[in-house]
Amino acid sequence: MDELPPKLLNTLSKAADVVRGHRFFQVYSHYDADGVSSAAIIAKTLIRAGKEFRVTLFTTLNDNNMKTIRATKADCIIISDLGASYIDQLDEMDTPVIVLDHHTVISEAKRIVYANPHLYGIDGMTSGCGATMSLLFAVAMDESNWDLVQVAFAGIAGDRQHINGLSGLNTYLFEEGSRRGFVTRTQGSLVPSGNLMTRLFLDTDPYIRGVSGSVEGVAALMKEAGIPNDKSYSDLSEDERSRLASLIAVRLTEQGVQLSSMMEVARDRYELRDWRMDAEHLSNLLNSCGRSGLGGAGIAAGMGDERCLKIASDTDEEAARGLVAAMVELDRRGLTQMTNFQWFDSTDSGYTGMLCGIAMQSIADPTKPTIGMNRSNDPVNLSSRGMFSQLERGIDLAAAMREACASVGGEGGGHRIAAGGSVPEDMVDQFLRNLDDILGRQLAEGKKE
Ligand SMILES: [Mn+2]
Repeated sequence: MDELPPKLLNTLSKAADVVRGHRFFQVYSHYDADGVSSAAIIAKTLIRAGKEFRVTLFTTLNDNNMKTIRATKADCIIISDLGASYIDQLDEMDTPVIVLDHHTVISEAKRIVYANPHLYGIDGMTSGCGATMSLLFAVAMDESNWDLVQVAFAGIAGDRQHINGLSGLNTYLFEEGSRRGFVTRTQGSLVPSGNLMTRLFLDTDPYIRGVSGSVEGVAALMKEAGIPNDKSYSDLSEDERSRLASLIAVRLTEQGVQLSSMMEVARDRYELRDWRMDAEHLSNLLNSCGRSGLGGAGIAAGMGDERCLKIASDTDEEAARGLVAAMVELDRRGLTQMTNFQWFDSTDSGYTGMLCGIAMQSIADPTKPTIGMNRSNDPVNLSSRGMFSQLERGIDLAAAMREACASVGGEGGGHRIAAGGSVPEDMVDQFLRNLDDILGRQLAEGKKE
């Protein structure tokens, strides 16, 4: 993309005008990596413009949070990575409102300033996220804000919009950002970036059996590759890098990991000049803060505060330790096989949704969806993950989870490839049987087509 759509440019300059005309701002954003990146970009932009503000993160935008927004005491409200589902209600408020979102458009704004890729025929799921829109607003305020494109890439990585290559507005950000030297694209690898001993131990994308979560396993792999223990990815010679990558590929293949999953792991990396780390790493740091209730530290970290970056890094490492330990335990216990799916219980560890995704990619039978279950509350919480090859055979987890949960008095839904739900504790066995039937039916119908 060489040029931004005129309608978007028009909205952005309107947003900049509104901001210039006010003094005190309330910023609302989402608590995930994209939301925290968006908030950090907007906060930095407001500071540079000499404005005052307060930031609040929401886990989601619902009727209750909408009440909070309505009661806001500020000259102007900025909402990032949220808002698309409440445009009509925001339109009715008296306070000036700017929404920078990328979720599905339900209605167009009549009064408020509303930027969303979908409004210009650009897919907000793949080609522009909350941080993308926030960065475009920042540079509409002042061209000198282009350095914040580095933080925007943490948001892009957080929403996984870089996985299959950049597109749409994100391409525009990359071209402008790399031309100015802020972002560099490097070829991906199965070898993690950063300190190898640490990252091989902590990373679960991919989960390498016998290596991830095992100090001895990591040391043995490094020894086999003939690489000293204290090396980082950036220290490796071409030779060392490919030796280590090959050894990892062999392990993953033995473990049954699909080539498509390995290609996804070896996706392009986006190095952030002033951060001395890649976009995914910064994304993980901000995400961990947001999800641990340390949103303030996350936003400050995204604004470059060294002390908060340290807090973010410690928080992220602690979360990664918990996750990899839970994954090692799940791998030891194994998954329970049904005819048309496989499942596990992660009541003890939590991390159900994340374990479900990792298990599907790394240790599960790739031909069947994976279901994770957390029974610590009634109703029981459920996660499900599939693979693209399953969708091609007729699997639709959004529909299957909706129907199977509803069949026992619960509720479920989501995306075709990843869905969630909840069911009453005493109906779990019935749910599992019903889900097996429903998936079987989807596969039979898929075969006919
Ligand atoms: Mn987002």
